[in-house]
Order: sequence, then structure tokens, then C-alpha cells
Amino acid sequence: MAFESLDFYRIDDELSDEERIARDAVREFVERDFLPRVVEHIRQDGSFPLELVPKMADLGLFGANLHGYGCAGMNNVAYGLVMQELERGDSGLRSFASVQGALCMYPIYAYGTDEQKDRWLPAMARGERIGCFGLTEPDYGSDPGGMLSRAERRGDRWILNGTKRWITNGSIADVAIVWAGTDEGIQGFLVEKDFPGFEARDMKGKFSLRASITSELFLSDVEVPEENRLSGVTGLRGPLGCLTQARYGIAWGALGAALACFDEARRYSKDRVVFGRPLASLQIPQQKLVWMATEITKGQLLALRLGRLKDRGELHHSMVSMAKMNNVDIALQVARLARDMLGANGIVDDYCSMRHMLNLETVRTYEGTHDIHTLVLGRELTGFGAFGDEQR
Ligand code: TGC
Ligand code: FAD
Repeated sequence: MAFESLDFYRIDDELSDEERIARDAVREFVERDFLPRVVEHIRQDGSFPLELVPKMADLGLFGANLHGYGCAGMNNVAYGLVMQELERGDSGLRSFASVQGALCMYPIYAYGTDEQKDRWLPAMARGERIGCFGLTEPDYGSDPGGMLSRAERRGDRWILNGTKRWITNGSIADVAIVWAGTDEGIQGFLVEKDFPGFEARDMKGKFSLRASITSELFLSDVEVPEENRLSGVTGLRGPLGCLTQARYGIAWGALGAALACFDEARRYSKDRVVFGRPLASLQIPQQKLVWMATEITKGQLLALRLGRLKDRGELHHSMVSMAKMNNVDIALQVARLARDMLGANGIVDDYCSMRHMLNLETVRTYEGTHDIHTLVLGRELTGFGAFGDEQR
């Protein structure tokens, strides 16, 4: 039976025709092309349906809120709705689009030279070139400012050394945006997959985000020409500026996962008979559904307001932190409750809630953990950094 999206506060009324059309096109793609194959991919550890990339490109899903260079140029609400629908399918599907658009195309768009933009953006928008974003290291995740990766200038070239871990799409990427320390501060480099000394190896054994490729990147004396440096930014604000774009998409995306779980739990509870009555006719299941619907509705309002502020250029990154933190947190709780309401059926992959629940454990960790966003907001509200480093 077709998915029914919760819209208790008639938020649809607030959307333009263009925004609804973008959302509905992706909803149909997910329903028709993605969902029938997701189970096959989660049963294989770390496999993504790459055959869908051309279709995703045709729908304008890569760099969808960027303008020019063959990008769709959607406003940020339409872009958010697209992310919501992709993650209604699976967090791995939304991750693929987030990494390609917000973490790879955006830094080239915002910090790159005209030559870099012309070379990479149209090809990435068409899905002919795949990117990955290498910030996290084995010993520096929440605190990327401590990174050990280094880039040393040698004339018109840079020599890169270091290791990046937990990198989405690492082994299938044509280009890795690698962030490394230099004498002038952290800088970004476009490392092409065939540069000698560069290697990507897949990470296995994940319980979460199984329909997504996660890799480790090894850089050993990799020579990168100066023309591959992102010369428009220096310092941690470079990668953090990209994260703001991706976290914005996650604030919407997490709602998609929550909507899928809510829909599944509501349907199931109407059909499932316990003690001679539909589960949905009992008070405790109703309380669970009401909690889910209320939190999803609050999350939708947060996301919509954030999108309108972003379109007006009035967004502060701490607002994105609040929405990422809250919407992922409630989505994970919704998924856990939905799984619980399905009883034993909830643990098999005929149903989606447990898959979303496991995925959302990653979403709670990546792009700034729940704790890190709490600390960002704590610092914003009080003026005191509580990260544990006295210099902050
Ligand atoms: P801090 O002093 O706060 O900031 C340094 C400079 O950056 C600016 N800034 C930001 N700019 C844009 N957006 C943001 N969100 C920003 N946050 C800070 C800030 O204004 C400053 O600029 P300037 O010009 O004064 O230099 O830096 P800090 O060292 O205190 O660190 C702050 C902290 C801990 C919040 C930051 O390091 C952080 O966000 N840590 C979390 C790391 C993280 O999120 N990693 C994600 C890796 S990528 C990933 O997970 C991809 S998953 C992909 C997928 O599959 O979807
Ligand atoms: P840690 O930083 O070691 O944190 C461990 C725990 O300590 C957490 O609970 C955290 O909240 C808490 N903590 C940390 N600091 C503090 C503090 N100051 N005060 C209180 N508590 C604190 N990274 C990329 O660069 N590119 C990618 O494409 C990418 N994709 C990913 C895909 C997957 C599937 C996963 C799981 C991760 C991915 N990441 C990626 C990495 C992700 O961003 C990091 O895992 C994340 O930033 C957290 O870092 P960490 O794992 O080192 O945890």
C-alpha cells in the first residue's frame, strides 16, 4: 500500500508548487526504483545501488540547491524535501546525495577556482564523477582541528601524508576532498583517485548504514598540483562550512526516516489483532503513535523555518546544529518505538523500522555527534565553551 506522509499541521499548504513537485518526483523514484532493491543491498555489507546514479542525476539530485554548472538550482526548502524523501528510502541513499552535493560539489563551488568548477561540477551534477569528503581521522573525529594529515608545499606541488577514516563513498570516488594541515592552517585538496600514493579501502562489519560504502583513505607522499588546492579558504571554517550544508540536509532527511517508521507502525497497529482487538485501539500503542506524530510535526516546523531562513541568507550554523540534533534524536526514538510496536516482526527486513533505527545510530554520530551539537548550542547560548579544551 502506498506510503502516507504525516502532515498533521498542513505544512503542505506552506509549500510552493515547485517545492511539492520536487518532493513528489523523489518520492516516486524512491518508491519505484529504490525500495524494491534496498534489502538486497543491506544484506550485502557496504553496497550501494550505483546503477541508480544516472537516474538520480536526471532528477537533479546532485548539488540540487547549487546554481549553474548543470545543477538544479532548487531553493533550500525544495532541497530539504528532496533529502527527506531520499532518507525515507534509506539514510544511505540520502548520504550518497549529501556527500556528492553538500560535501564535495559545495566546497568546489564555494572555495574552488573557475577551472576547478568547470572541470568538476557539471560532471558531478551528471553523476559521471563521484566525490568523497575526507575530514575524519582515526584519532580525530569530533575534534578535526587536531588532525595529523599534513600537506607540505614543494614548489608548484603539495605532498600529502595521512589517513582518513569512515569516509562515505571513499573507494568509488573519482575525487576525494582531503583536508590537511599546512603551515598556513587547514586547507582542502582535490585528490584524484589515480594519484600515486593514494589508496582507498572499504570498511566492513557495519550494523548501520549497510547500503552505503564506507572507506579508509591512505595518503603516502601523494603529489597534488597547486591547481588542485581549494584556494578560496584556509582554516577549519572551510570544512565546517561544508558541514553546515550537509547538516541542513540531515535535519530534513531524518524526518523522512521518521515518517517511514511512523507510517509503518500506524498501519501495522491497525491490522494487528492482540487480545481480540486491533493494537491501535489500545491506549499504550496510541500514546506511542501520538508521541511520534507530535515530535515529527515539531521537527517539520523546525526544518521548514530553517529552510526559509536559509533561503533569505539569515541562517546561523548553530540553528542548523539545533535542527540536526533534535530531528535525528526524535527520528531515532520514533524508529525504536515503531520497531517495538511491530513485535517480533519488527526485527526482520520485511519491515523498514529496524533498518532506519540502525541507520539513525550512524546519523546521530556523523556530521557532528548529538553531544557536539549540544556543546555548540551551549557555547552559543552562554558564551562558555565546554568542549574540554580550555582554549575554546
Ligand atoms: P571553532 O572555533 O568553533 O570554529 C573554527 C572556525 O569555523 C567557524 N565555524 C563554522 N563555520 C561554518 N559552519 C559551522 N558549522 C561552523 N562552526 C564553526 C568558526 O566561526 C571559526 O571561523 P573563523 O573564521 O573564526 O576561524 O572550531 P573548534 O575547533 O572549536 O571546533 C568546533 C566543533 C567541535 C564544533 C567542530 O570541530 C565540529 O563541528 N566538530 C564535529 C566534526 C564533524 O562534524 N565531523 C563530520 C565529518 S564529515 C561527516 O561526518 C560526513 S557523513 C557523510 C554522510 O554520509 O552523510
Ligand atoms: P569521537 O569524537 O571519538 O566521540 C566519541 C564519543 O565522545 C561520542 O559520544 C561523542 O559525542 C563524545 N564526545 C566527543 N567529544 C566530546 C566532548 N568534548 N565532550 C563530551 N563528549 C564528547 N567523516 C568524514 O570526514 N567523511 C565522511 O564521509 C564520513 N562518513 C561517515 C560514515 C559513517 C557510516 C560513519 C559512522 C562516520 C562517518 N564519518 C565521516 C565520521 C564521523 O563524522 C565521525 O565518526 C564523527 O564526527 C564522530 O567522531 P568519532 O567517531 O571519532 O567519535
